This record gives sequence, structure tokens and C-alpha cells, in this order.
Amino acid sequence: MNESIQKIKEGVIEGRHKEIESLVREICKTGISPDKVIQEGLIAAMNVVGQKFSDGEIFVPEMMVSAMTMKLGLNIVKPLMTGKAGAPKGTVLMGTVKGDLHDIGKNIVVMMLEGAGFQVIDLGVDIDVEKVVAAVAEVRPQVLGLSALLTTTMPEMKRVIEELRARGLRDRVKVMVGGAPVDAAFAEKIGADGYGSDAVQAVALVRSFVGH
Ligand code: B12
Repeated sequence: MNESIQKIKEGVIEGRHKEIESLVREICKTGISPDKVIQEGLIAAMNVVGQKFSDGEIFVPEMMVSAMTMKLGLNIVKPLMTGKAGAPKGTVLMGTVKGDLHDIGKNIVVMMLEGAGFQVIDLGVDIDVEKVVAAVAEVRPQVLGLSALLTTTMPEMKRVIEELRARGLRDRVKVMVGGAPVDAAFAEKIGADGYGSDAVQAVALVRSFVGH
């Protein structure tokens, strides 16, 4: 792996929040693809952090510092991913479901979609069914993306789909779901149109939905 990417990865794992911005800024100057910095540096680091947390090697405070460090890095890469010329290829509404505050993965999906030329409206986190459905009615996106990181909040995805159906909106929008505990079988069971295991798959899914 590229030495600078390795440094970024280690920086996030170790929560070196004071250094991360300059590290990311430096590597971006070399002309490296922002996707690579995100996938092999920032995302790869959070995968390691997640595993360490699951294994009991680190606890919530360390996890939060790493998450914050990752976000600082993402903010530097973001302007490089977006602002590409041309009309948006389609509109995607994204949000993390009710009761769930995890937004790192969702934010990465948002950035990758923006980088791929889609207009993304990000509803944020802890979004209740009513708000999602109202936004679908108002914005008329081609795709709705829902994220959940807690097994306890996954049922909210089903509620959104049921409510869209009840309001006669289901046929107007493709629904994709994602987040660590979600899988393709769950997506199918709740009647979603697709599941993506990472941000790259999210982009591929949206492309397949809107035909770009
Ligand atoms: C960082 C983190 C936090 C941070 C969140 C910071 C933030 N702003 O997001 C903080 C410390 C706040 C936190 C809090 C909690 N957390 Co937490 N957290 C994590 C951790 C370590 C990493 C999550 C993460 O950011 N991963 C990195 C990103 C890049 O991956 P990702 O989210 O999966 O996203 C990728 C894909 O899934 C996909 N994707 C994501 N969304 C979408 C959407 C669509 C449409 C598509 C197509 C794709 C897609 O693309 C993304 C990019 O590749 C995980 C552990 C883990 N291994 O996942 C636990 C974890 C999710 N947390 C957990 C828990 C229990 C909690 C708390 C309840 C802890 C507590 N006791 O307070 C609270 C809950 C707060 C709440 N109400 O939401 C558990 C969940 C267990 C479960 N089975 O439900 C986990 C799994 C840890 C564990 N092993 O126990 N957490």
C-alpha cells in the first residue's frame, strides 16, 4: 500500500485528529484519486476500528475520536470529489433511520454519489418515517437510500417502505438500503429495491436505477 495512505489509515485508527487534515491535504496534492484515499485510507481504518471495538480492544471514547478523525479527513477530500461539471444525473435522498445516530457510512455514500455526479439531499440522522415520506413526496427523488447500523433500528426501514406504499408513493422511488447489519436477504424481505454493502456498490445501484 502507498505509504501516505498507510499513514492516513494509521492516523484514523490512532485518532490523531490534529494531524489528519494536513496528512490528507498532502496526499491529495500528489494527484492520487480521492476514491483511493477514502477506500484504502479512511474506510479501511474504520473497519479496523470497528473490529477492535468488537473485540473489546478499544471502547466508545477511542471509537469516537477515530470517527471524528475520519470525518475531518473526509471533509478535506469531499471538495475534490464534487463540483464536477454537468447537470446532475439524478436525485438521491439519503438518511439514517429513526433511533440511529451512526452517519459515517451514510456520509461516505453521500460523498461517493456526489462524486459520481448525482444530486444528493441528505436528511441526516435519526429521521422518522414521517419526515422521510414527506421528503419523498416533496423532492420526488429517483432513489431513496436508508442507512442503519443498529439491529434495533433496521425495522424502521420496513416502516418507511410500508408508509410509502400506504401513501401511493412506493412506485415513484427506488429504495436502497445499507449499513453493517443489513444484507441482501433483509432488503428483499422488506421489499426494498436493492442493497449495497459499501459506497461503491451504492453508486452502482443508483446508476442501475437511473440508467447512467
Ligand atoms: C463509529 C461507531 C459509533 C459512533 C458513531 C459516530 C457517527 N457519527 O457515526 C458512536 C460512538 C456515536 C456510536 C454509538 C453507538 N453505537 Co456504534 N459503532 C461504531 C462503529 C465502531 C463503526 C461504524 C462505522 O462508522 N463504520 C464505518 C463505516 C464506513 O461503515 P458503515 O457504516 O457500515 O457504512 C458502509 C456500508 O455499510 C455502506 N452503507 C452504509 N449506509 C448505507 C446506506 C445505503 C443506502 C447503502 C447502499 C450502503 C450503505 O456503505 C458505507 C461505506 O462503505 C461500529 C462497529 C462496526 N464494526 O461497524 C459500532 C456499532 C455499529 N455500534 C454499536 C452500538 C451498540 C452503539 C451504541 C448503542 C453504543 C452505546 N452503548 O451507546 C451507540 C448507539 C447510538 C445511536 N443511537 O445510534 C454496535 C451495534 C450492534 C448492533 N448489533 O446493533 C456496533 C456494531 C459495535 C458493536 N460491535 O457492538 N457508534
